[in-house]
Amino acid sequence: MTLRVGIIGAGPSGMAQLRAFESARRNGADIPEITCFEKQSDWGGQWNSSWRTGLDQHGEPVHSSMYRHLWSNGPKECLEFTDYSFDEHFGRPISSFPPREVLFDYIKGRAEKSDVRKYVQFNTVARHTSYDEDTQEFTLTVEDLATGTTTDHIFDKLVVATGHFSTPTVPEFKGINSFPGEVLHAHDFRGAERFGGKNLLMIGSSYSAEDIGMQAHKMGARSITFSYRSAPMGFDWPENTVERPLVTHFEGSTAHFADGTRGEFDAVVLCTGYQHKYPFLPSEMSLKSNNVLYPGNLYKGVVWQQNTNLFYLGAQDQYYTFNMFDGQAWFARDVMTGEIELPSLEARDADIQRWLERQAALPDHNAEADFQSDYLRELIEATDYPPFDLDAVSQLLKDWMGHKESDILGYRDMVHRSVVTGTLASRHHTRWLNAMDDSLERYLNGPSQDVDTGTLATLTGDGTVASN
Ligand code: FAD
Ligand code: NA7
Repeated sequence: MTLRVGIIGAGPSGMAQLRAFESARRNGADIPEITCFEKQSDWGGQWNSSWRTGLDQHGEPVHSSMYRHLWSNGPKECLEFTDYSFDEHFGRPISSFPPREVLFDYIKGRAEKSDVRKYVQFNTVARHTSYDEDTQEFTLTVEDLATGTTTDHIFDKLVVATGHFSTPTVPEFKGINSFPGEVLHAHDFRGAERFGGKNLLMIGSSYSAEDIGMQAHKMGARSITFSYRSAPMGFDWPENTVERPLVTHFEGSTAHFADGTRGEFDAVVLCTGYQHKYPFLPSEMSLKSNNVLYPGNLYKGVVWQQNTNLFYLGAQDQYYTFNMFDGQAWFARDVMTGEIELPSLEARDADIQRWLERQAALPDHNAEADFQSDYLRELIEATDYPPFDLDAVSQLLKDWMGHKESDILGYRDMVHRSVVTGTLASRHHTRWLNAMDDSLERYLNGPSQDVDTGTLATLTGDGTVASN
């Protein structure tokens, strides 16, 4: 009987899984019967963002945490598909840090070229899963959000690709209930225009805090204060930006910090991260993890230890994104079809432990980048995913982090070289700090001459930095 594969979620990870099977089919393989369920009306996951917050038109939690004026926070050269380059999609070099709509266009381009949309049932949410040990079959109950009709589907293999940056972690702070200004989580942030002239408090010290804080700066916030739990980010911030240890309590619009300082604020943005949440899975199949590079209980970061018919994609914290999801999807595909034979439970456990021990000893961000490069290397080496120079990408990630250290407002103006095509990115026509239109149209069809290069530094082809 043909293998039946269910995929939950058609974000970049679910799309990678579809593409992995399609790639095998084009190489002459018989592929399983595939059904992908996506609760939104389009694919793209986080990249398919909207103005909505809270609940969507069907009363479902809004998935995407992305917002207006979101520009890639890492170089696009670190996430490029090896089987579908940026050059192929755009037909010319583009900059290294494109806005959301441009990257969304890119991932859609590959999926459309692969003709895999036919496998996806949109507006369909996964509600409940059970597993029969005897028949080794999953029963997945899904709901058609347009009609409210539920149906059961039987699968031999189930892929969870629902992402883990959607359900916010919302801690309590004494007195915050009486804070008179706006309080929101980053998940509900849609744009910083309204923070112009305001004093803004951001709680958290990771990607969301940094990006929303600097976007608020760009949109004219009067001051930005970051409040950290573990450690300050330590960037060379603009002069209206400070970092303080964690808020101890609020009194009206005053926030008190652990170092005894305090400040008056107009708005608070909780950039306190996200929870892994799988309400459609029973607890014994549900991943419990913080946002880490190697969640436990997943062999090669993908295969559920207690049930090797269950797969998770994209469950890691991410230096790599789209190309790592590819590596995972290709690996999961080959495990499903038997192309890759799984070792014993004990051997898999030992492998997981090896990664967890290495993770526990990671000294810094550079080592984290190497860690994820090595992880991805193992996946790619086990499959026929077109290989690429992971050491070069690791170096690129380190260069990127170095650029952030030296210029937090300017790192997105740097250009990097593709390890897939060798193409050096073009400089964008407008510096990030001055780019107030993040549309695809403006990005691609803005002035052809550089209008705003200033003292922009450029990473030259051999990796050195030059000013012009
Ligand atoms: P998601 O993109 O989250 O997609 C999951 C999909 O599953 C969604 O379409 C969702 O609707 C669907 N789904 C969820 N639950 C169900 C259900 N029960 N039934 C059916 N469908 C369901 N990465 C970068 O490379 N560069 C960036 O600049 C970048 N910026 C980011 C900024 C923000 C604010 C966030 C939150 C993330 C950012 N990321 C960035 C990381 C981003 O998460 C990944 O690029 C990528 O979107 C992860 O893909 P995914 O498919 O694993 O998950
Ligand atoms: P992250 O990277 O998971 O970071 C979460 C941050 O929130 C981190 O600094 C945490 O501090 C902080 N945090 C978590 N809980 C608390 C509490 N209770 N109090 C104070 N601070 C807390 O999430 P992001 O949203 O920044 O990024 C997620 C993705 O979105 C990422 O891929 C980006 O590309 C965009 P800690 O350092 O753990 O002490």
